[in-house]
Amino acid sequence: MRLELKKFFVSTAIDYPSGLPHAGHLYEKICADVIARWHRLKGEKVHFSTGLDCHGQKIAENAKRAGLDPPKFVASMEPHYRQLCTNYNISFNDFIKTTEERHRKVVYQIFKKINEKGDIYKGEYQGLYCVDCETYYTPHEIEKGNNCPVHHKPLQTLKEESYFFRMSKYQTKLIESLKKTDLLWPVERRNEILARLEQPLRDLSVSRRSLKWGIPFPLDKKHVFFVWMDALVNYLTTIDYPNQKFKEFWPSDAHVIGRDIVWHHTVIWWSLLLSAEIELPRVISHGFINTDVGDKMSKSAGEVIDPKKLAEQFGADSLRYFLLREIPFGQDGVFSLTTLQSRVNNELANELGNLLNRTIALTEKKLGGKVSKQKTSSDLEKQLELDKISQLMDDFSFHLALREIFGFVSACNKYVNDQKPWEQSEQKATIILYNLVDALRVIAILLEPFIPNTSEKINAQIGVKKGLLKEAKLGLLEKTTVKKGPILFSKIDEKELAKEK
Ligand code: ME8
Repeated sequence: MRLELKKFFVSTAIDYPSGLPHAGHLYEKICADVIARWHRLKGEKVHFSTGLDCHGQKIAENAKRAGLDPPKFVASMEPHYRQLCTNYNISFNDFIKTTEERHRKVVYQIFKKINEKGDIYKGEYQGLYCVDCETYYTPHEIEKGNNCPVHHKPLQTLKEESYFFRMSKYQTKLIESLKKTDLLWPVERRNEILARLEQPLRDLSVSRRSLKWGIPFPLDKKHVFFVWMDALVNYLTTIDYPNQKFKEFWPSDAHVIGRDIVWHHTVIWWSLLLSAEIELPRVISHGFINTDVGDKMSKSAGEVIDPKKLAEQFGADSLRYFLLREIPFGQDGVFSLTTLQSRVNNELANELGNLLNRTIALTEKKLGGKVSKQKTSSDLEKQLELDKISQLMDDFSFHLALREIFGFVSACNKYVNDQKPWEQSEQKATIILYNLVDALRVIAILLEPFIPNTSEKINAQIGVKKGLLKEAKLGLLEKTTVKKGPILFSKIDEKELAKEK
């Protein structure tokens, strides 16, 4: 009998390549990557998708400003988004672009189902539109002075012939789905959407006549698809709807998205799926990375932190660690270089780097670099709370899982200080150093989803292969030879920090 592996499908939003990637894009990719890597560590079969949302008015306008036609403009942006993934070790399986032919085909298949259901009709649309959000707002949603509630910029009044999707038909079903299941995480977001659904739901305009840059609308060649209707379908394209991979991976286990687009991923996406009779996916919302003024930091909001420069200056793992340890997943957080410095210096360099350095140096000095199986220290065993870490990871409490793992790193440092292997006989030092190398092996496994480069470097220095979660138990190391390598993290000094400020 063939044993089926458990599957896990995680995706990020697909970014608008309207400018260079910013720290918000980076944050989302890192969070989704941790989830993907965690499930691979558990031995599951993972599909992880990310990519670009290439159509719509915003891209068309930015292309015009850059003096390029939209395909050339998008092509000029794509390498930056791919490089972001490479720079930060984002382990995606598929990088999807909505301009691909495979995507157009799936959009048409889904639209055909919705149309055959009788859920599409022709009408006229008039409303207040934000190009940056690519979204219409109702009068009670907008800010004073006809401004967008996200970008605080004046909204445009658009009036045009349009095809509509009968979204209103699904209001009751949407409310039921939100109330009955845990399809939307965290619960605060669910309450916000439920509150908005207390107002009557309007039908959705799904085509644009005024725009050329989009997927042609099958019922009327003068129209293109509304960018959100096209973009949301990417989650089906990436798993080759309606074929084998779709059957294997759908429904998605985690559409990881920011809180500004929860409405689009629940109300719009779910009602389209209800109409097409496709099972609903789970949506996981992270918060915003804010600047000091408390706004969403994005290209359109005008505030940019350059993730490329940050990786070059501080290293990808320092950034990954800082963002994941500092900001409770699901909540907003502030990007601060001073906090980055303090976490890198105190936790990564002083605690983790130091533990590896002293363990390797002592093992080389006292034992010629070789350790073999000894009795496991019950002191250390008591400090390693694996079930708790697993639970925290499954609950998306990444910052607490890291706190727990680093609690164990500190416990190992205390063990070295207390046991003083440098003062002990060879026999006693053998036991102590075996326990420390074995503990580092477990630490490297647990840290892999968060700081994969570092985990690999630890493995190389302690002479073991990359492990799985089931091997993250003390006492499983048989024997190994350690070898000193470069230090894991250099401390960030004030001069270096000043360059960025
Ligand atoms: O919304 N902090 O694209 P996008 C955290 N194309 N996350 C942030 C952020 C910030 N300051 N700014 C943006 C789109 N994000 C659509 C998605 S999906 C079918 C279509 C997040 O480039 C944002 O919440 O504006 C979203 O999840 C992602 O970055 C892409 O934003």
